Amino acid sequence: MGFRKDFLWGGAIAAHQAEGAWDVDGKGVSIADVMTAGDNVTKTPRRITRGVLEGEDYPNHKAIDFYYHYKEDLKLCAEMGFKSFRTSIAWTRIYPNGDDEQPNEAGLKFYDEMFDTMKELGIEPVITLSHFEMPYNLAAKYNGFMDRRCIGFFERFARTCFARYKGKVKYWMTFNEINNQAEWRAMGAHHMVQEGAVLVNEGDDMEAMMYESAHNELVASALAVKAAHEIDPDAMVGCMIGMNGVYPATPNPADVLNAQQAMHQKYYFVEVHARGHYPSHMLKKFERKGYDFIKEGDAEILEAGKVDYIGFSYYMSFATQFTGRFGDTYDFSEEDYVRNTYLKASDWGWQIDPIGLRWVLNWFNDRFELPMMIVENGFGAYDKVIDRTEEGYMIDDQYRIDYLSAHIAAMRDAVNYDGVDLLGYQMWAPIDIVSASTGEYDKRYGFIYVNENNAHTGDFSRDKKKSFFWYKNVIATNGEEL
Ligand code: BGP
Repeated sequence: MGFRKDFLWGGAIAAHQAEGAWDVDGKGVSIADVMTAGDNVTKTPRRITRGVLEGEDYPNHKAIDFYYHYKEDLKLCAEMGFKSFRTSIAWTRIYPNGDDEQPNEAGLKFYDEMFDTMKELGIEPVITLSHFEMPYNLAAKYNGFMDRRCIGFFERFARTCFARYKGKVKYWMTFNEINNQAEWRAMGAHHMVQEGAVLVNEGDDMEAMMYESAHNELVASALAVKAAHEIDPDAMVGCMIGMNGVYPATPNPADVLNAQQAMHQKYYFVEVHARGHYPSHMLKKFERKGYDFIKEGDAEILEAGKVDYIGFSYYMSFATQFTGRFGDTYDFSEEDYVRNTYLKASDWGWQIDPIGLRWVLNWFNDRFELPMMIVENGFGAYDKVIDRTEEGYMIDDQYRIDYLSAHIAAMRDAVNYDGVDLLGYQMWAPIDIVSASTGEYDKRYGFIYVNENNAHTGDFSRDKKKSFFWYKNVIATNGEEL
């Protein structure tokens, strides 16, 4: 019973949310570099500007300055006993414009040194190739993955990384939360630019663009998996799915069918990644809509580029109620989400559902029988600094401990009772970083506090929260003591 002996306990961040140094050592401008700061209190959303504009607040430009602090930050993670650390490679450090012929050596060297540091600390790197930080040039010049040339640019970037870090990095993932864009009706423009560097203009057919650019990303992902297997037979390449399961709001069969259709729409991506082909319901949808972007040869590529494991993030769950909006198809729309009255929510409205984690682990396992890795799970909250306690912390984040322990208990049940094959757990995020959805510093996830805030009055110093000591014991007992 319990987690495997070599269970990859750890934490996850992404380059753009942590590194800063946005224009240092030859780095190009990324999508994240043109996203402004938002604010949950004033309900100010992030904006995407066309290029870097004077006078705007771009929080990712400095982020938490991890570029210059990563050694001390990783040491703190090692102190907690981390066995793994997930981050991403900023594409713009390696190919500043995305379509460059030659990689930027200074960028490659930076990650060489970071991975060496991890190895010295006994920490296994788990690396995402594209985490919401595609080169801005690819958006401006090609409209991102709407242009099939981006498939080749991504493959080149992936091959460069696999060849360079062979022997240092074993666990890879292709596109972070590739499926968020499936909610194109609610957050379309935001997700499509984050995931595929696709800029949506007034009057565009967003739905058609989403399916087409996502298809090109899926082809690019499959080519990367194939390349990794050729270059390094020891490499394990996973997909990365943003998994927040959708329940029917009631036992009314119409709600049940509607929830199933929601799962189809949001998670067909993993069917393609894991099975190597589209599910029939998606092919029917494409036929119904008259989409013809699947080109000759794509089917063979998808088949040859099946992933080795399923990486996914899990934060919350949703519930949907059928409104009849799309008639017989029972298609789903995010507008049909309803609040789940059985669940509480975070200050950002994210519904807290530990049992849902066991449910999604089973959902994946029933379909794919592949190893899995939970590569994000965490609790964003406003933390309050208090006088330092005798135990040595100055933030009493018991709410974060409660969230994480309930989720770890649920995944332990999925291992013990359901027999799911779980490789590791990287909580999000061991150190406070810039929020991806809102661009805030004040939405904090860390065991390690970073003294910076939305108003930019901090000094970037690091400190330990109560949860730091708690997680250290979780790892030391291999998840026995929560
Ligand atoms: C996921 C992303 C991360 C991350 C996390 C928390 O969607 O992969 O990049 O930030 O969610 O979201 P947020 O930062 O918006 O709170």
